[in-house]
Amino acid sequence: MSYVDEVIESVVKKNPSEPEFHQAVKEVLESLRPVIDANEALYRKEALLERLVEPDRQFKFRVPWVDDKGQVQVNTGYRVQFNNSIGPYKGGLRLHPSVNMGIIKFLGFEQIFKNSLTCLPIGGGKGGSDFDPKGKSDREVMAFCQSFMTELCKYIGADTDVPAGDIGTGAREIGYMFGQYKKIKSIYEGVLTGKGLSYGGSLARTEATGYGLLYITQEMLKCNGKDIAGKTIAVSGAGNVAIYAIQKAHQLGAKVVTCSDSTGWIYDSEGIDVELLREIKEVKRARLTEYAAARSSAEYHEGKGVWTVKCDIALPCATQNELNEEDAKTLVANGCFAVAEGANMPTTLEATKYLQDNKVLFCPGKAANAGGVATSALEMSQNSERLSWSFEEVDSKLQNIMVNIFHNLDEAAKRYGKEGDYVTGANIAGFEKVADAMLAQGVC
Ligand code: NDP
Ligand code: 2IT
Repeated sequence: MSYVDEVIESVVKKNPSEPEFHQAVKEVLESLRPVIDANEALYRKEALLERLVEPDRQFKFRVPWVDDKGQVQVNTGYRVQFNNSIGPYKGGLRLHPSVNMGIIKFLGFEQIFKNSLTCLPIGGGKGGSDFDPKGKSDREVMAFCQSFMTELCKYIGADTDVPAGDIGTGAREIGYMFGQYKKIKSIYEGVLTGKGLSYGGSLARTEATGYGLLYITQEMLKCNGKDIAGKTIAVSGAGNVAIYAIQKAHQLGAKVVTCSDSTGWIYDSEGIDVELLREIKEVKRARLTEYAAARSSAEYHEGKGVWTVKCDIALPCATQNELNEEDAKTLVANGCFAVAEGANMPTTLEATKYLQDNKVLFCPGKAANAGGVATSALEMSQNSERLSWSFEEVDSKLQNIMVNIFHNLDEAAKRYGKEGDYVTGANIAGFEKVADAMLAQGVC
């Protein structure tokens, strides 16, 4: 059996109830085959893949808090410190009822390669909780965040592990967590990114993932003789990534006609009104039914359906496995020629294969959504030098980073005879630096 197959088999055996983690490991290791085969004896001897798929450490802890009725609630908190060969652990905190160790491990594993692709010195980590911020009062969210940080603060630090936002964790949650960290540790340091602008946050971090997604999509199209202006785009999600992806797509002259949340989706023939969407989602924290009620060109549909709309480009920006093989078939049948993943692993393995087999330009999440964590790393730099840069400065660095990521993965794919296979290119380009650093640092 090949080394890659052996390691995949042992990951499935050792982590039986973690299907998302299996999926992420399979996707990465399968596409690394040419690199691993070329160095199999060395990598086997060094147990490089076994070390890569086993987190440095993982924490699971109780998070008790008191709700507005005086009732004590108990959630589970997680932090996985996956790999710090190229820098301190870095990755977001997901707050969603679906969160479990397998989901945090898949996200942490992806983060290793994503962070490497940014060419900035950050390792891979991820955390979160099964707490659901939806429908909770600000006081309840604060109580949860304070309790969560009371435990998490033992394991993190500006040079150790630097968490940030993800699903369910935005500026409000980061603020409460930062306050609690500072109170317990008596240190004012950049231990979290995505902070508010008044206390060490970076301009353009809020926009960075969505903007970065469009910058890399634009570059991918340009390098394939296509232009983003005038194209129709389907976006899923209506959160941080989706909102700023829609905003940048419109600035680049495209028209985004859809968005979605966990209960339904919108088709707006006139193009999504981003200011209205921001008001509904960021300020009121309300449902998308309010969007349809406020805009005559919009239709609201219950359930799933964004990928049934005719579009040139699809940008999944909600959650994992939200675009399956059936969706991929519908997109191709409707003439969609490019998919770029704003979310982490939104496309199933079968759907990715179908899209690639049908010559759809496909940019995987670890490259396409790396603008968020890259800008987090820029926030860390600004905190370290105790300065803050202008929006234009950060945005221009973000653009360069995204264009550079695209060329790195394009080049890596070509080097291994896989031209146009950006999944393989991203995995190889992300892996090479991490593998080199791990080998240089000895058995640890
Ligand atoms: P938000 O919480 O801001 O928004 C998530 C959006 O997706 C919401 O509209 C939510 O609907 C919808 N959604 C979430 N879970 C589900 C689900 N299980 N089924 C259907 N819809 C769902 O999160 P972000 O925008 O920050 O994150 C979106 C994706 O992007 C995630 O995969 C995240 O890991 C990834 N990502 C985020 C980065 C960041 O900087 N924030 C960076 C890189 C990747 P509802 O409003 O109903 O909750
Ligand atoms: O998935 C991701 O890259 C994020 N949620 C952002 C992580 C970060 O540290 O900014």
